Amino acid sequence: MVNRRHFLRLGPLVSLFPSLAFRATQLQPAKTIASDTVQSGLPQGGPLILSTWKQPKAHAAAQAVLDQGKRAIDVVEAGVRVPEADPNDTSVGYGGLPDRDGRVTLDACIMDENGNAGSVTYLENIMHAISVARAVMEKTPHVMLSGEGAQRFALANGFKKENLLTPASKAAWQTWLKTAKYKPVINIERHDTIGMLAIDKAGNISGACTTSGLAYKMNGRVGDSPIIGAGLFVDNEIGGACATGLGELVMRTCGSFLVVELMRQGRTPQQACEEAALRIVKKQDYKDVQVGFIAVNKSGETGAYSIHPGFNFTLTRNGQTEVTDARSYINK
Ligand code: SD4
Repeated sequence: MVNRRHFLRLGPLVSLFPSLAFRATQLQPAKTIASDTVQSGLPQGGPLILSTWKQPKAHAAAQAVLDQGKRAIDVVEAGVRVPEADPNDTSVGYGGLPDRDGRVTLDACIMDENGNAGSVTYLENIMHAISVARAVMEKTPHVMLSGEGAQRFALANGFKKENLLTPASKAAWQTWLKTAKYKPVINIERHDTIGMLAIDKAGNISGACTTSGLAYKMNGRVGDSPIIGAGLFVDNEIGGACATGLGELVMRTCGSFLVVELMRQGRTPQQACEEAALRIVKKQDYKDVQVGFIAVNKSGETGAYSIHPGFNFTLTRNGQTEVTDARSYINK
């Protein structure tokens, strides 16, 4: 598989929604796995910003905060707030596609360099789920708040209640209802869930992950994205990891925690992502569903890997932003 690199200048670029569509006849396992080859044209080392999918606008906002010398937690929060507020991003926050009952329910989590974590699940009518997750981390003795309680907490802490279902997302849902199948068909959905990792100027690592979850999911369904250890994990001594794709596969394998623990055992970020994906491939039916991982270690080396082709990641270092197609277990 050839990795295509796109060098992008920071600035207002139109975000794209990568499709994960592929045909079963194209399935062909990669010949080599667990490679430690770095998939980046940029020199290694921090500070840096790394995220799932094509996220140049989020990286521009994150870089501005990084440039101010702020903490990595501030960098990732500022970054992921961009797609949360973007009505055209149908996987995150405002404009996110609803569940099958027409409700937009958000999942998000955040983790800092001290091992503090905050999370919200099934959050409705609050645009910036990531900032609510941060408030849970900083203002409560808990890690996770859910549903109505999370919303009440948000409102009590100054967040505004608003309708997150845009006319476009509502129309897409109404179209989906005509042929609705019970089973989520992730390989034909579009993805842009953002998991972001950053190393700040002090060398500290933090991460954030935010999503509206699977489009047309069952009401009440919560994915991997707000689960510490599944959608995101950070250990400032070792590194951080984020996952995207079908959350059920990630949750069953504690995906992001696994990636960080593999790095602790000596794997490079690339090797760790590949091994975590292999863990899924060995035990679960992956034929029609996608999972992708990104990772960074304390030295600022990065890795990314997915089960199927179509996953890409964004990396910013020294003000330069690069979007790269990740290697995958299945070759194109
Ligand atoms: C979920 N992992 O809710 C999320 C979906 C996702 O890009 O990553 N979409 O399962």
